[in-house]
Amino acid sequence: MNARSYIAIEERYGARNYHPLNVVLTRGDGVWVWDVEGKKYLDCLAAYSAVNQGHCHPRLVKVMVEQACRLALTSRAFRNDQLPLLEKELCELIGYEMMLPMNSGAEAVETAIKMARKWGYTVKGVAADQAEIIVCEGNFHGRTVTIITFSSVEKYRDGFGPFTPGFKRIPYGDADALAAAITSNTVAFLVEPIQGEGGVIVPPAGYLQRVREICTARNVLFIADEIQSGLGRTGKMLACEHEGVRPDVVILGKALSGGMYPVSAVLADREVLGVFKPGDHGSTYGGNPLGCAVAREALRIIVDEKLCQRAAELGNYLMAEVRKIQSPHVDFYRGKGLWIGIVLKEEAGGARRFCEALMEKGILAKETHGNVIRLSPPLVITREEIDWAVERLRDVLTMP
Ligand code: IF1
Repeated sequence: MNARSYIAIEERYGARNYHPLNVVLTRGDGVWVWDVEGKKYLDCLAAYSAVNQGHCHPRLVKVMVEQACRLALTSRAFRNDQLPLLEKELCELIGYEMMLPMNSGAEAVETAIKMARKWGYTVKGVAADQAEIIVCEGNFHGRTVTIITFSSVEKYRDGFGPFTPGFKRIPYGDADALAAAITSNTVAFLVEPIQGEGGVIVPPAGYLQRVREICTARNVLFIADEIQSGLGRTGKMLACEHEGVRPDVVILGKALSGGMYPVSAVLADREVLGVFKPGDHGSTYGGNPLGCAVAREALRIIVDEKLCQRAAELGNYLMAEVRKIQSPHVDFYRGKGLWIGIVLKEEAGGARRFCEALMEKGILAKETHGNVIRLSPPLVITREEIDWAVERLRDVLTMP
């Protein structure tokens, strides 16, 4: 079957909640993916950072297959022999006392919200049903009704009300706005250390440090959504490490399983995550042995292959190389590690046509916010592959 036939089937039977590039992929290996007609592409999206370890990493495939043959799902009604080991290894690696496993990123964000509210009532002493959580303009934390409640993108909310009370939005990168927004009912500040969907927005230097100080001083939980920024993407295990801050709560997902399987987690110390009691919260698949075995290996790959260091070094290299491109369309570049936003000028006519041109040349990238081309290749990319990509980027960014 050719690409057009697959697309026709999807148009007929699939819900229309996406507008993907018209490439039908069938195989992946490292940074490369192939479409059904055999054309090869360098994947510069890496499933929004879920595939930091590269497509079909042989170690992940091996663990996935072995664990699938042994035991895949028990539910949390029984214990399994993979979850305890993931709990220990993840907590030790990231530096928290406890973790709670879920599946998707949105579920982990929901988990953190429930935890923060319960902490507010049982530890901080907020009156029943009065808890407030502060979030940022331009945030992206997922698609559940509660999470879209506080989205600033009208499209994500339109038609999906009624919404969940208890959220307040402030400008991103503005620590004074946080200090001003906190009340005695505030239980948490939920923030992306770098905004992904917002267009790879790096906040001003010192922002996360001030957030840390303010949250500590006002007894508010600092919750970092590191679902996209964490696990090596920015050149550190957590993006918060760039400012040397330790959030009270870290949310991970995406690359936690290296793209093999949905695995997410909330990490915090006992005083916070300990608020959950049996029956409070859960998930059929959360903490299943297949996901846990895959996540354990995905984490070991990040460490063994020094993916944080690679992202830092190769990210600097990629940024330096793209900055050399004399493009009439580019306004400026921003980002950290192997996560770069190419911000186009108003007159450029939007990022989509550039992504389509890149696709023609064998590079898959996705526009965000209309005028930003986002580059986030798997962290296993080599310098030679970056050179290959930059050559094509130059062609596309200098086209009329
Ligand atoms: C889609 C965006 C990226 C996330 C952060 C939580 C979640 C995400 C910081 C939820 C998910 C995804 C979802 C995906 C597109 C994508 C995205 F453009 F929409 F914003 F990456 F930039 N926190 N981000 O980035 O995780 O429930 O999806 O596992 O199509 O919605 P999830």
